Amino acid sequence: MKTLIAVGVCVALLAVPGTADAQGMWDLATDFSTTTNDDTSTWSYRKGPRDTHTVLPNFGDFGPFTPGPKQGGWGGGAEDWSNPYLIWNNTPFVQNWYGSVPDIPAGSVFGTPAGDSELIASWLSPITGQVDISAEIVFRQDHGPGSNGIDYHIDLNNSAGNLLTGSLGDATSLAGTTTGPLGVSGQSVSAGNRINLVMDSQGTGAYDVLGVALTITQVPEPATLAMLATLLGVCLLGMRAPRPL
Ligand SMILES: [Ca+2]
Ligand SMILES: [Ca+2]
Repeated sequence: MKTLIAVGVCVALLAVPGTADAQGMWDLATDFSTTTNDDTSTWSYRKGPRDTHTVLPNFGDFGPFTPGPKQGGWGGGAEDWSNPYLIWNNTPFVQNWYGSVPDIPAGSVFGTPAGDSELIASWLSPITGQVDISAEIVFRQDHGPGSNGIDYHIDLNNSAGNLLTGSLGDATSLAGTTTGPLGVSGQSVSAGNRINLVMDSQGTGAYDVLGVALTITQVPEPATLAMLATLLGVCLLGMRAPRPL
């Protein structure tokens, strides 16, 4: 009987990590939605002003891409350049976006803030607990004269909850200019809080072609870790127990 219990516990243990992974990680690119962008969706794609941002209203196709075809994104509408936009390269290959160098990695997300409005990737927390936030912003445009730069922020809900801030680029910034990995560890969130990655054009969005990565990972609670450790102990003891005669 002990062995049977141990086997049951071990099977349950094997199932737990997969479940935790599925529930505890959110990625802007992997989760990118071509159909849903509203005030209740876990991910939403938005435009500023920073503290009163609203969802980008329309999904449409943008180009040019080589080899193509056109790729879908959220913005003012298909190839509307007056609003910020955020596009997903939903193909298994690198695409070229203007210039001559293929620059939009397979499965990645990129976008541009407008001259008078910010581009915002927003995560609406479905959990209460702690999360690790990782992000990176990189210029993709490969021909000049180049971007005058951007400002960026990671906010909890709004600018009063600014967690991280910085600037990227100068008067000639082109492909490869990157923030490098940006991170916030162990951030407490409540269900309904927002983590916002805000990108501001510094007055003009020209050449602000920004690869955007953002991943939120739930930090396992100590109680969960203690329970798993206990179960693992029971599992190992059960495996070592002598078989009944
Ligand atoms: Ca290019
Ligand atoms: Ca700019």
